[in-house]
Amino acid sequence: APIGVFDSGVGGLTVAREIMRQLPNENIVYFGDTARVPYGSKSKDNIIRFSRQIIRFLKTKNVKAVVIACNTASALALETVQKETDLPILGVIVPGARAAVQETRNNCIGIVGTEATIRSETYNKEIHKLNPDIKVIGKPCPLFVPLVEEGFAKHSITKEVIDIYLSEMKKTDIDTMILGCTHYPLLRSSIREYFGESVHIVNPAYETAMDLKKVLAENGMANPSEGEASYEFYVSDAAEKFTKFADSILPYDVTTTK
Ligand code: DGN
Repeated sequence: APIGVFDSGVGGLTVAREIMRQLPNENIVYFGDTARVPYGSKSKDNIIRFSRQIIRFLKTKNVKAVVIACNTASALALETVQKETDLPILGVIVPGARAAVQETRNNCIGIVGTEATIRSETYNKEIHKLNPDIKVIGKPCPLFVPLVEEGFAKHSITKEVIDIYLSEMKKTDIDTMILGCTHYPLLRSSIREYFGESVHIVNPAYETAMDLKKVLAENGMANPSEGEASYEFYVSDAAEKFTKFADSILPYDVTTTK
């Protein structure tokens, strides 16, 4: 049985990509809700409703576990859908928060994400469950998403936007920064350059793939057969744009079903 991975759109492909790298035997069914993206500006009620619908769809594909690749949906819907579903469901926030807590030396962590993710303070709560003394500084960076989607990740305008959003954060003591939105790992090198080597960057996508590996092993669910894994991609709209983006970040050609 495959792993179900979903996101508000294309961004979750950064999470799917890590799962492909770390769990090469596992088949994946990916759903990108491209008709309703962005989730970052939507209400909690709607994000829960969308997540429920998508999990129902993934279940028709007989998935054995679900990964909510979207930080916004992980922040606002994970707890609710976990209670309602009889499959293991992982979000990206718990693994990302844990990695940051392990990484920080001075107990000062920065988080960037969508408006909804930062406002929910879900990262803060997960960090404080592990260590209540950590100082957390969050900053919504909504323009990063369209910049990445337009292919402007390396453009000079993106460097300017990074400076506008993050100059305050740069003046603080943070020694660890969580990339709390699916698209931001694609800006990693520019963000690293902006903060310098002294700030450690946490990519929750990688941490989530490692957690998934553990959950599958613990539940005896890992796929033991070593063969070509199969990947299926579904979207709610604009399959062509999705395919183009997917081809630019995945190492092979993608076919998308609307
Ligand atoms: N996938 C969303 C997230 O990780 O928060 C970003 C895109 C969006 O819906 N705004």
